[in-house]
Amino acid sequence: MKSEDDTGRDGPPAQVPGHGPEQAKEYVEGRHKLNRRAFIGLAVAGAAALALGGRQLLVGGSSKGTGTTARAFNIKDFGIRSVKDGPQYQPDQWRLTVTGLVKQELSLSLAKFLALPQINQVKEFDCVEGWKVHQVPWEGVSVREIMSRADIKPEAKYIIFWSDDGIYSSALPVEVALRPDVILAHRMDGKELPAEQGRPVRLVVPGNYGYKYVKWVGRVVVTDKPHVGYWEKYGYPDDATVKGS
Ligand SMILES: Nc1nc2c(c(=O)[nH]1)N[C@H]1C(S)=C(S)[C@@H](COP(=O)(O)O)O[C@H]1N2
Ligand SMILES: [Mo]
Repeated sequence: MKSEDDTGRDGPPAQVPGHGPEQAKEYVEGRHKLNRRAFIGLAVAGAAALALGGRQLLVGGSSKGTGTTARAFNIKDFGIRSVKDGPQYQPDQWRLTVTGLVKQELSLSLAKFLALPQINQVKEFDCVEGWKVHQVPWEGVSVREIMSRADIKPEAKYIIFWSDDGIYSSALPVEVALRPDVILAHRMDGKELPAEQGRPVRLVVPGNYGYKYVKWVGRVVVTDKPHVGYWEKYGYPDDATVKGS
């Protein structure tokens, strides 16, 4: 079956670990298990907590919960998941476009994007496979800020975020996209995003699984029709709310 966003693929690339139609099915049916990596991560965190005499590691002044799990940010906890490598990135040529059901289409250069009001926030990151990155410090511009400039039309229902890799996308309902903590991030842990993690810009949707965190975002489309994103096409739910959050 062909659709306007058909990528011509028969199935997901085998080299992406932990994601695919079978894993999606397990996840949806609740048969999904923590992968080995996540399991080891939990064991290490547990041991670290024990070594601290059961006290929680305090990070950045935040001490959410009373568990005994170490919660420090560690960039190495990111699994790095990319169905395709990122595009060649040329700062002078990069644009963030906003089109579709808007009164004012936008085409922002990097300088214009960086000049918009910035948000700094520290959030948990969860991949649907079971691995997790604690206390990720993100900096970027809220989608809400950008949409206030594009002036979305009242009939808009979804916002689609397309990767410049030419293949990956995911959409959010307008009311989710306009939450103040949904941002297009250009910095992580005080540094420019690593190239393989979406430089210059990736979507950050706190409380949603990582497959909504589209890397290398260049095109944003406002629409009134549901859009099936890349992993959603292979069975992952469009509502990517982190379970238990
Ligand atoms: N363009 C693009 N964005 C993507 C993906 C991808 O394959 N391509 N994978 C998603 C998934 S499933 C996850 S868990 C996160 C992983 O982020 P990381 O590579 O920074 O660890 O990126 C998300 N964004
Ligand atoms: Mo993921």
